[in-house]
Amino acid sequence: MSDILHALLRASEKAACIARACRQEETLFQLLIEEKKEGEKNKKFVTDFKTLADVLVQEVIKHDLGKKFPGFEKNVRGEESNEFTNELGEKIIVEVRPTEQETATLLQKVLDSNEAAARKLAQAVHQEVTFTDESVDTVHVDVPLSNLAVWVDPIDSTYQYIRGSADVTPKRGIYPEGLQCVTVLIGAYAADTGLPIMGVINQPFASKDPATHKWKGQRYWGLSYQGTNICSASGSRAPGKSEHSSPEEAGSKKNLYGVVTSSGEAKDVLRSLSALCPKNLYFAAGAGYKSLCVIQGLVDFYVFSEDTTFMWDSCAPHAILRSLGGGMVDFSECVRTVKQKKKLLDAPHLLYNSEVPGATGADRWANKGGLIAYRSEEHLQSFVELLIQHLPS
Ligand code: 2IP
Ligand code: CA
Repeated sequence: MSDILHALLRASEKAACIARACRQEETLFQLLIEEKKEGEKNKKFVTDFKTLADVLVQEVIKHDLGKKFPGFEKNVRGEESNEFTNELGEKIIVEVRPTEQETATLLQKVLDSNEAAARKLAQAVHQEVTFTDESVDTVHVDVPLSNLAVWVDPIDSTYQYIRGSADVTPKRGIYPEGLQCVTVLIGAYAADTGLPIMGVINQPFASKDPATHKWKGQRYWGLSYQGTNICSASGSRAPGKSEHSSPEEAGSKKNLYGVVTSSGEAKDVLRSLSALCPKNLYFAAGAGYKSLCVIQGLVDFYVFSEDTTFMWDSCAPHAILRSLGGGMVDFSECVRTVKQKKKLLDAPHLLYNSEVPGATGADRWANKGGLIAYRSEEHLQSFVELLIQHLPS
């Protein structure tokens, strides 16, 4: 079992190395940042590079998992399609080829003959990534591969990745934006039940070495299967009572919980959240990063009522949260249940094995009813009870 978890971690590490290489290797970095300039004659080409980085990372994850477990790559799905069209209108299937040279030749076609960039990218794709994580080696659980499928988000928070802000100041440990909000998300779920089992979040730009100016990454993982729950982040701060609520506030139930949300949250929900946690409401970019803030215990909940997150955004963090005794539930379902004065005993967990009925394109995989990510079931119930008091009926 530690084999699969190890393979997911290794794939995420390779992905993080490629993400860092695209920002730190001069030839690649130029292609990334070019997009910022207006009116460039090669605008389409550089926009394509950003997508190429995303697609390539996804293909590497698929390839590396398939190499370790032949056939398993068919069960790995992600946000991106690997069919690519270059400047000349040629359709190219981006994939990892058997050798570095062959991959470079293929990439050169997509990169319109930019040989130096193609070579650098191919090098990152074929490099051996090594790391040690002794805690993973202690995991001994048997999950049949035949019932396992994977959602991948190769680079979550692409916008922050391209913008590349490196000097954002966090608020109580939470980065509202910047490279820290970029994550690689790999989540494995049970194909029959749709429940997440194993998740890896890799944060490629977790901290910057002040001496070398090189970025250092951070990995988080969790496993929840048949009563076994193990997590790399189990030592993080316990959620619950906010550090910031005074005794009077505790009486009024204000600021009892810390919440992170998106700046794109619906106005009425934002109003309710602001009323409920005026001092403890945070905004941050990235669905993966916001979930990580819950996992780390920096906040108690990540709330988002809109339908613009997808299964690849939530599967990995959801698995980690389950391993901590929490989870991710459907926002609308929670509100409806609690409004009917019912308990969230059997919380409406997000599931990963079926399409949204009637939807097309990426919307088939949307978290349609929004989401609430939490670490404590007990607090989830009381939080939703408080929230509905502030929501318009
Ligand atoms: C995005 C990304 C965004 C998020 C959106 C995701 O994924 O995580 O940041 O929006 O929901 O789908 P927000 O930051 O407002 O929560 P990607 O970057 O992979 O498109
Ligand atoms: Ca995403």
